[in-house]
Amino acid sequence: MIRAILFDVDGTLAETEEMHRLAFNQEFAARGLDWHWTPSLYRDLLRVAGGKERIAYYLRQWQEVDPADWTDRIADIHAGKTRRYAALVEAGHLGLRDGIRALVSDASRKGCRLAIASTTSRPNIDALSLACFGIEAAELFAVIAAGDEVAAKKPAPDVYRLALDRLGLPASDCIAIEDSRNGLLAAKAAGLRCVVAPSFYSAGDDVAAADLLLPDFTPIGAMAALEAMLRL
Ligand code: XBP
Ligand code: MG
Repeated sequence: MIRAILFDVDGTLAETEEMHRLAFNQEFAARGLDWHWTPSLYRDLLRVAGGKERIAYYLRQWQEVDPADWTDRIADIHAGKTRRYAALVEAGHLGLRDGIRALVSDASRKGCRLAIASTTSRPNIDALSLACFGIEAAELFAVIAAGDEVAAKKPAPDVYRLALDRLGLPASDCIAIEDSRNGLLAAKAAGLRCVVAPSFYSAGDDVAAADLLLPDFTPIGAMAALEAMLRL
């Protein structure tokens, strides 16, 4: 019996990365920065988890600038981007991925606890929950572990370990739901079994280590199906 499901957010609950990319580009333009992240560049930049870390990587790799000299400015740019992203999500253009709503409601009904373990920022999680579930994230998820709460972001296991600590459960009683290689590696390093359905931007990632690999989450839209497919 699965006692808790730990959900990744971006690319898993919803296909959010195009909206993140738009928010980044809007903030860059508003600051007069001639940085424009195209979809193909963003696919490359997504190898780096975390918006602030992504900007730093971009500065070093494409602007040949030492990001250590931009620490405060990166944080300020990222705060502006987060405000823009929340506004885009609140505008209501985001939908949950197939199977997520059914799995969340079936798990809740069966007393399985729900958690978030995401690299993204807490305001983004709150905005998505209200926009897509119509309920505060803190009411729907027993535990929320967000990117800025841990020292190392995915593929490090920190955010999954934090979620498990807050749940007070062993990894063996829980399942992680992910979309990307970074997320899969983080979940496995935390000792969790992990279900993966690649998203638009993570398609092509090496996710062979997944305990269950799916095209989307509809086959596990019910707890019984999830447990059967994981042979639990
Ligand atoms: C995906 C990420 C995040 C988002 C952008 O997180 O790596 O950095 O791309 O969000 P997840 P921030 O673990 O949910 O897949 O700008 O807030 O980092
Ligand atoms: Mg993800």
